[in-house]
Amino acid sequence: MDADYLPFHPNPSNPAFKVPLGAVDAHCHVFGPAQQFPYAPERKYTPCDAGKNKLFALRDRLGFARNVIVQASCHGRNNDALVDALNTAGDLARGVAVIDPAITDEELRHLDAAGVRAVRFNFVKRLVDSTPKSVFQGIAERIAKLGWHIVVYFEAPDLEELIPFLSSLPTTVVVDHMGRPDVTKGINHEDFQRFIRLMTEHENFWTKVSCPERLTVSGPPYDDVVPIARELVDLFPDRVLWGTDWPHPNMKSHTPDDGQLVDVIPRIAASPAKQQALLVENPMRLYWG
Ligand code: 0GY
Repeated sequence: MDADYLPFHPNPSNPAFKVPLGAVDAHCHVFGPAQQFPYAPERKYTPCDAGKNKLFALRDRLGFARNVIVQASCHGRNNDALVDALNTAGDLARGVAVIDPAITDEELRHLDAAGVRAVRFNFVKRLVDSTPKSVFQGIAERIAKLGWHIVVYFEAPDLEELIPFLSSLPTTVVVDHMGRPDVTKGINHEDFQRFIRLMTEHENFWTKVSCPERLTVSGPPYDDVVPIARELVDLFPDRVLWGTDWPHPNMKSHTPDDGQLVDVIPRIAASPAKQQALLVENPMRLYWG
């Protein structure tokens, strides 16, 4: 692993908040182990191994029933570690893959049979080399036929340029980590309002109200991120998802405690009905429906 890489928390606290029965952690990853599933040569970071058994142990410890496992950039377009985790989990996990445009129909069917239900388009420059939008368009048309959707990861300053492309996508589009707002600018800033308009004008857009640990300036317990996430849950209660983002790659400021992250949930989804939608109904509809 990289010399400055912060490994995941070895012993997260038990959250005070009890997630509802059937709750889904809708954004998490598996990394390696590298000996079995080597990291991609084109990767921008080398993480600490964080394999499927550790992920499933965390799921059980925090009280979640299911996972949506998202292919991370350190594994490039080789989804073997993801598929292996999905095969082990059976119906308890679904996957989001990153695919090569040259993928065959047979390989797509193989991913679908393993439980993949979406592809991820990553626009974050520190994580990936850029992919032409025409390539993403081609992938979008192919995966739409399988009934899959698209997960996009970008940072707030890039949203304006991306809007025409994102709006043209033919499937449900899930935006990772609330479009990575600068939380110091607050809810009323044009950048966050632009994201709200995108969600308002396009009913096929969803977002993950996740990653306070990445967006925070003040640090745990993430008071500065709560109002932003709560606004999205209040405005779009049936189009929001939540995930731990375990094992939290590329953290620099602190090692997140997953129990503490779970305790953010009742602060952003204040009623049992909103918690049920965020953690059970929405992810079940999108990934198991
Ligand atoms: C996340 C966030 C990050 C990394 C990746 O694919 C990835 O490597 O998604 C990040 O560094 O912000 O969702 O895990």
